[in-house]
Amino acid sequence: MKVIFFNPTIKPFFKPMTGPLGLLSIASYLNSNGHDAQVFDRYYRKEKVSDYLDREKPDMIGVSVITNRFMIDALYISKLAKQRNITVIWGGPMATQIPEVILEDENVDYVSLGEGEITWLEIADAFDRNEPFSDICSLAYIENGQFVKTPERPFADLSQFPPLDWSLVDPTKYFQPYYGCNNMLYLYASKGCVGNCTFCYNAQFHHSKHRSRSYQQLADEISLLMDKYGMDGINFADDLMFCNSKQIEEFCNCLLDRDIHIVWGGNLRVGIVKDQAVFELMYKAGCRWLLIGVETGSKHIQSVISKRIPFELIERTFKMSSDAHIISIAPFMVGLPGETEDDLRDTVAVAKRLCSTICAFNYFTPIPGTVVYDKLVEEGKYTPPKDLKGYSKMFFAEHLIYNSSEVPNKDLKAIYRFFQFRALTFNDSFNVAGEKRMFKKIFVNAIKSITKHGFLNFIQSGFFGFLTLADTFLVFLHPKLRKKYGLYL
Ligand code: B12
Ligand code: SF4
Repeated sequence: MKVIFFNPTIKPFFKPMTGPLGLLSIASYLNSNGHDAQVFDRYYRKEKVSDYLDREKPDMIGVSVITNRFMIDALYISKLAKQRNITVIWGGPMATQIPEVILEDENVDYVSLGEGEITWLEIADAFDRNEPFSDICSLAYIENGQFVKTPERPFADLSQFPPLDWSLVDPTKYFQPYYGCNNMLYLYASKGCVGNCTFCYNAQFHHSKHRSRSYQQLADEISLLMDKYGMDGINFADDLMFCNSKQIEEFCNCLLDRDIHIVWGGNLRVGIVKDQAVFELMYKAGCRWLLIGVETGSKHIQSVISKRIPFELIERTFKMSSDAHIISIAPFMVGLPGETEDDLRDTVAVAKRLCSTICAFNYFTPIPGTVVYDKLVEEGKYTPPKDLKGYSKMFFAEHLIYNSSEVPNKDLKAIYRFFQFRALTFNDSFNVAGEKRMFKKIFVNAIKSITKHGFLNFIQSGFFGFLTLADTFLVFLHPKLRKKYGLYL
C-alpha cells in the first residue's frame, strides 16, 4: 500500500519546531514491513498538497492531529484528498480524544486511536488483501450512520519498532539553537508517564504507563544524526524521559561507553532523582537542561490535580539540578478549578524560591478525556465547542480562553506576565549553563535564523515576538496586583 502521512502546520508557528516523530515512527515501521510510506511536513514542504497528491497518487493518507490548532490545516489537506477519492485517516492525541466530533466531518473516514504503528500496519495489510478494517483494534469510524469504536489495542513493545528513518524528511530543517548547541533536534526515548495528573492527556492516552525505547538503538540513531547531519543537541520530546534512576544510569552509561558527546535535556518528575550523584552523572553524559513540572505551590490545588509532591522535595530537586549545573525549567499553571487568591500567592512564593530556574507559566485549558475536563463539563462549568470548526478555533494554554479559578482573568494575566518578564530579564539560569542572557540569546538567534529560514520568516517571527514582549511589559500596568501577589523581582 502507498500512504502519505501529513504533518499539518499551525500559524503562528512559522518555522519548524520539531520533526514529526510520531509520523516518522509509523512510516519507518510500515516501510520496514514492505509498504510504501512517505512523510509530508507542511512546516517546510513548499509544494502544493494537491500537486503532490496528483503526482504520488497514494491509496490513503494519514494526518496527525496533536492539538486542535492543527485541525484547520488537517481539514484542508483531507478535503483535497477526498476530492480525489483517497481514504483519509486521522490520528494523534487530539484525534484520539474527540473521534465522534471528528467523524462528523465527511472528509475524515477513520480515526486511529492511541499509538499508530501497529494499527497502520494492520490497515495497510488489510488494504492489500482487500479485507475490511472492522477487525482492526483501536479504530473509530461511522457505519450505517452509527459511531463505531473497535476494542483498544494493548501497548506495543517499543523495541519491536525499527529506528526512525530520518531520510523521510530533512532533519536539518528542524535544527534550532538551544542551551549550549546550535543544531538541536527533538528525538524521543520513551512514551508515556507514570503520573496521573487530572489535567493531562497521559492517563487516558498512555494509561499512566511508561515505556522506553532500546537505548542501544537510540544511541545508533543519535550517532547517525550527528555524523550524517551535524546534530549537536537533543531535546527529548518524552512526557517523562526516565521513570527511575536505574534507567538514567543505563542511558548515561550507554552514551559515555560509546563516546557520544552531545548536549541533551528532557522532562523529569520530582522524586525520580533523589541523589546529587545521579544529577552529576547526567551532567557528565551531556544533560544540560531539564523540565520538571511543578504546576502549583498550593497544597489545595495539588489535590485538585492529583500531583501531591512535598514542596521541600521540589525545592531540593531544583537545588540539586542547579548544583550539577543543569538548567531547570519549572512549568506552572494558573486558572485551575477552584484556585483562590491564597493558592496563587503560594504558587508565586514557591516559584520565586526555586533555584536557578526559569518558571514557565501557562494558562490551564481543559483537555477532552481528562478527569478535570469531565468534571467541569458534568458540573456545567465548561461547554465544549459544538463541532470541529469550534475546536479548531480554540487557543490552548498560551492564551487565557477559559478561567475555572475563583480569581478574575486580570490576576492570572498579571502573574503570567510577571514570570515571563522575570525569565526574560533577571534570572541567573543562563549563568549556570554558561549561556548569554535571554535577551541577547534571542537577538543572536533571530539574526542567525535569517540565513536559515529567510527574511520573511524573520519579520513574521519578529512581529509575534514583539507582541509577546509587549504583552509581558503590561505587568507594569498592574501595581495593585503586583502588591497583592508579591510580584517583585
Ligand atoms: C513536539 C510537540 C509539539 C510540537 C508539534 C510537533 C509536531 N507537529 O509533530 C509543537 C511545539 C508545535 C507543539 C505545540 C503544542 N503542543 Co505539543 N507536544 C509535542 C510533544 C512534546 C511531542 C510530540 C511527539 O513527537 N511525541 C512522540 C511521538 C512518538 O508520539 P505522538 O506524536 O503522540 O505520535 C504517536 C501517536 O499519537 C499516534 N499518532 C500521532 N499522529 C498520528 C497520525 C496518524 C495518522 C495516526 C494513525 C497515528 C498518529 O501514533 C504515533 C506513534 O505511536 C508532545 C508530548 C509527547 N510526549 O508526545 C506534546 C503534546 C502533544 N502537545 C501538547 C500541547 C498542549 C501543545 C500546545 C497546545 C502547547 C502550547 N502551550 O502551545 C501546542 C499546540 C499549539 C496550539 N496552539 O494548539 C499536548 C497535547 C494535548 C492533548 N491534545 O492531549 C502534549 C501531549 C503535551 C502534554 N503532555 O500535554 N507540540
Ligand atoms: S507528570 Fe506531566 S506528563 Fe506525567 S501525568 Fe503529570 S502532567 Fe502528565
